[in-house]
Amino acid sequence: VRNEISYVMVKPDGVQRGLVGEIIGRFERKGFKLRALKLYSTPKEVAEEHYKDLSSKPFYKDLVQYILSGPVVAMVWEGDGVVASARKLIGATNPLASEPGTIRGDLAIEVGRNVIHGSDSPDNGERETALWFPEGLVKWDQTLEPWLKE
Ligand code: YYY
Ligand code: MG
Repeated sequence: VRNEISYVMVKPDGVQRGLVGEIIGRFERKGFKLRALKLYSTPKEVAEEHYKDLSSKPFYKDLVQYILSGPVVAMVWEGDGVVASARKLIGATNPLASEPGTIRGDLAIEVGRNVIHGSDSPDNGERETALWFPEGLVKWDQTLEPWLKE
């Protein structure tokens, strides 16, 4: 399994609902390595670029408006297979179809208020990280690593 980074974001509803600690805690407890984290008032151009692949969808305008409706918590997590694993922790796009135990399955009801984003491929993990963190990532040694990885 390859080392990767995933761009993960608590959306404005998650911030407003006080779910930031709950959500970050799930990634922390899993053992992934945090490489960047900020509370962020998203510029319109960043939101539009982030979702540009969906720009032809009927929900695109509402989606961008939702993402701009308040601050987000932007983060980057690193680890072997982190992209697919984060998607599993997050659950299906439609929270009513998300398994219990996943973030969306436990904490959300509607697709338009599904509290969290996670990159859908390693390439998009890189692309989204560059978009949201042009300032770069934090380099640090995770001293717990020998207890997480053989
Ligand atoms: O990656 P993920 O967030 O699970 O779903 P995407 O298909 O990339 O869609 C991004 C975002 O768009 C989704 O989290 C909610 C919103 N959306 C929507 O409002 N209505 C849909 N039918 C599909 C997606
Ligand atoms: Mg997506």
